[in-house]
Amino acid sequence: MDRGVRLALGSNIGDRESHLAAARDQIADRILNEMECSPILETEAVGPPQGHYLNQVVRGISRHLDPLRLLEECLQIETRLGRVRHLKWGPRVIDIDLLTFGSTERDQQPLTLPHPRILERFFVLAPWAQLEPEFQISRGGKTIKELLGQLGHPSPNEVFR
Ligand code: PH2
Ligand code: MG
Ligand code: MG
Repeated sequence: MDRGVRLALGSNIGDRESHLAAARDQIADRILNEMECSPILETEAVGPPQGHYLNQVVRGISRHLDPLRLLEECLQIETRLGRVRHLKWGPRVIDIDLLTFGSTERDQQPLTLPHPRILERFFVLAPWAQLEPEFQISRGGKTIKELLGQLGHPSPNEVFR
């Protein structure tokens, strides 16, 4: 079984870089072996008006957790880092989203795989394309670089660093 996992991280409250760093540490401790990280990009928020996000994508191998246990671990890390859920798509200390788990496909609560909104999200595809531009979410499908290209050219202020 392919146990390669991709996660998207986001933060737009407080010390955003520290929140991402703390999340990466806990992900490396509890979830992923051989973790590799994209650069961190600053992106304009999608959703209600709120501060810019720092976004990053990480990949690694989940040797022991199945997708649902892995999702639970992500939610626990979010809670430990102080996430409180208010508004849908509202500001957050940390968000950890499971993008893909090997070739697993499922469409059932509480987890849809691959993540259903990857294709429309610049803030996921842009960092991901820097980590592994040639990766294909499904075999024979478009690469991350192509999917990003399909979104059109981002306006210049979408990436701040
Ligand atoms: N996450 C959201 C909603 N909007 N916008 C940006 N730029 N980055 C995010 O990570 C993000 C968002 C819900 O998870
Ligand atoms: Mg999210
Ligand atoms: Mg989330």
